Amino acid sequence: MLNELDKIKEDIQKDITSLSILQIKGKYLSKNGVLAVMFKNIKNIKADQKSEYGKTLNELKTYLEDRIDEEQGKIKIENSNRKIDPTAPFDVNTSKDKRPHILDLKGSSHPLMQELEKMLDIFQRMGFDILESRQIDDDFHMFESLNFPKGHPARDMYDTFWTDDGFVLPAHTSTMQNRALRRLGPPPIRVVLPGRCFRNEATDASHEHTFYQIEGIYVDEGISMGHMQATIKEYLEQYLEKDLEIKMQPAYFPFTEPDVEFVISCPFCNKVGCTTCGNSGWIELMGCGMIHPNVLTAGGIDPQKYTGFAWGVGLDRLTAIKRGISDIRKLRDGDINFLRQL
Ligand code: FA5
Repeated sequence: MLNELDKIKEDIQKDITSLSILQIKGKYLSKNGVLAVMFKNIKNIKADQKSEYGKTLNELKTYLEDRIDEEQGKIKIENSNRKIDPTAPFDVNTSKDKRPHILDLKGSSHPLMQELEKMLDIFQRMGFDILESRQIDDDFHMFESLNFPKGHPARDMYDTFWTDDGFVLPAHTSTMQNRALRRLGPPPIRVVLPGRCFRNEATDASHEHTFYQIEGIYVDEGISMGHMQATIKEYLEQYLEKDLEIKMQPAYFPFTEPDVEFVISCPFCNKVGCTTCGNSGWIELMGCGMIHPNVLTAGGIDPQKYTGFAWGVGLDRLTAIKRGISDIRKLRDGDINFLRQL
């Protein structure tokens, strides 16, 4: 026990130069600090050693308090000599003992960006290029180039925000299809296009007014729905780290034909039914389909020679599934306490 007190003294000597006074007080003098634990220990010390143990422990406490006084004195002198520079970052003007711990100041990447990076890494390994989508676009890329002529009723499915001078905040990353076909053609074209999307939504746990999608496009000779199914399944299995069963349900998008909703078996309950899949055992994850010949033509690709598929998956919903988040709006609240838990 007495050896242990020697060891504590050595630790104090090291800590006094590396930790702040607040941290030293917390570590050694707080209610459950190192010294409090040693004081509680007195009852377990053999009767003949008790008085020496108690004496050494009290000396240790006095030693620590003296060192703290000394350090505080030094800081006072330092502070009184210090000139404040109002233009300097706050940590330069803050006295050493009051500076937040470096870990409290360190930034970190947002969970959505962490998940996006994992997904892009999977696609890159599969041979896809990456292009980011635009956050403001025009009617041609939002609708015309995607086979929604003026007055097409399906335009209403993508209710979003417009500027007074006719620009649009894209409701989906499909706005990039025409650019990708033109910029990366002639085929083969393999590209994923992540980006921010906006919709005029009454928000709820799975609908936000601002969210991310990842568009994907693959165009070459002889590309079929089979290639689409295998590519998307492989990506989801790698990302969710599970073997999945898949289903394709009918859907409707003017820019694909045929168009489907890609559905996976729930990776959490293996189709038994749970809160993540709404007790159905299946999760609808994304829209996809074979790129419509009119879209290929608008992108300068000959639909007689080439075929291709495209998909658009929601990053927020997939992140929520992977990380067990019940409401996607939490991802955009900026609540630091919530984000720190992820
Ligand atoms: C589309 O946006 C199509 N552009 C997808 C597509 C691309 C189909 C290429 C065919 C070919 P949809 O509106 O279903 O489809 O949205 C796709 C995904 O975006 C949804 O499955 C969902 O994960 C996500 N999403 C859509 N609206 C929201 C929203 N308000 N909040 C969060 N995620 C959303």
